Amino acid sequence: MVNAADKLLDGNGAVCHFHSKLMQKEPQTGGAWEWHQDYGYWYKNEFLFPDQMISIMVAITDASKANGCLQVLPGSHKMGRVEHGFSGEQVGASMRYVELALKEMDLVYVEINAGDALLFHPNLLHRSEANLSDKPRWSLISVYNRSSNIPYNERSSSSTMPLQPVPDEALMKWVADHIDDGANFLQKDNDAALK
Ligand SMILES: O=C(O)CCC(=O)C(=O)O
Repeated sequence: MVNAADKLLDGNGAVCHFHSKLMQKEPQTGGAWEWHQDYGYWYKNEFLFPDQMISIMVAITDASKANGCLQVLPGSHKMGRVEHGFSGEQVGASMRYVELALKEMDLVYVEINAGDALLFHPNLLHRSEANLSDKPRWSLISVYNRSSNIPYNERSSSSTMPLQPVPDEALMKWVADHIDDGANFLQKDNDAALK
């Protein structure tokens, strides 16, 4: 994933890991996401160069229309950043621009199998429906950034700390000494929790 990011990202800095999140859309309950661009959020962290950022979504379960797979507008990243504002409890893209984009671009349902990955630009417009099926939809989304793209309004330093890739086999061999009972996985800079 790091090598793929390195090929696709603009610029020359080292590839760094901004954050990862595990998306768990449980059967009948997993919620919908409004149309948005990820850079609609990350712009607020004051990253200046969206072309130096990329998201990689790995499907952990099969993703289909029925279980609320991602929907994207391919090519919409070329529109640049669209204005974002509150849409209920979420931050969403201006619907005026989404409607115009829908006139020009095809909406694609990202129906993929477990193990497949989707690599996408932070200005790609995307959304998803709730999971109303009886199957879960889980995915892991990791975001990579070049060390040269400094977020001027971000507490965590991970997005500019060069990664040291290990061979794929390392993933299966790695064993945690322990996971701290007090670990708060929602808190950033919690590296000490996992040893
Ligand atoms: O995977 C999904 O259903 C939506 C996730 C998403 O849009 C995001 O994390 O930005």
